[in-house]
Amino acid sequence: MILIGIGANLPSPRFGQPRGTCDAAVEALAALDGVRVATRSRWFESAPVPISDQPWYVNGVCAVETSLSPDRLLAVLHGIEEDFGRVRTERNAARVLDLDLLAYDDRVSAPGDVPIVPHPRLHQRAFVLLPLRDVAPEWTHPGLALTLEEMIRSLPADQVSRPL
Ligand code: PH2
Ligand code: MG
Ligand code: MG
Repeated sequence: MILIGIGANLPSPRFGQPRGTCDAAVEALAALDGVRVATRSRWFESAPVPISDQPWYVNGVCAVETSLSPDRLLAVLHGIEEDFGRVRTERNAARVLDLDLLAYDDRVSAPGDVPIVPHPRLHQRAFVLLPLRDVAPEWTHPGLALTLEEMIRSLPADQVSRPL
């Protein structure tokens, strides 16, 4: 299972509100050579993590099938972000579009590998785990050997993420 996290919390001149951008991002993924979108979650509205006065995010997760290696896939995801007008400033800054490689089959990166899979903070984020439950309820974290339900139960109570 190859999993991609989608997020947006700034409007885009081309796609309007974040939800429209997220829909367009799924279409852009599906249009890539060597990538097939197998499933996608509902969209969730999610309070920014860490809590801040940024706009709330629209978040979702999709499962893809691909012949691309993890680093090629990540490069292509960054290309879509750029094409959608993302400007990188500081970490956790509000953004027009964020595409994260969350997991690549059962691979677990060795120290220093790029990209890091599973995504290093995935297990602590409601805005990833709750959409992921739509896509792959039986998913188990290959590095931590935790089920999705176990990770969801351990989430801090202040992370609000609910289906739109
Ligand atoms: N992405 C971040 C930081 N914080 N919070 C929410 N709710 N959704 C995100 O996608 C998100 C975030 C860094 O990538
Ligand atoms: Mg991210
Ligand atoms: Mg990212």
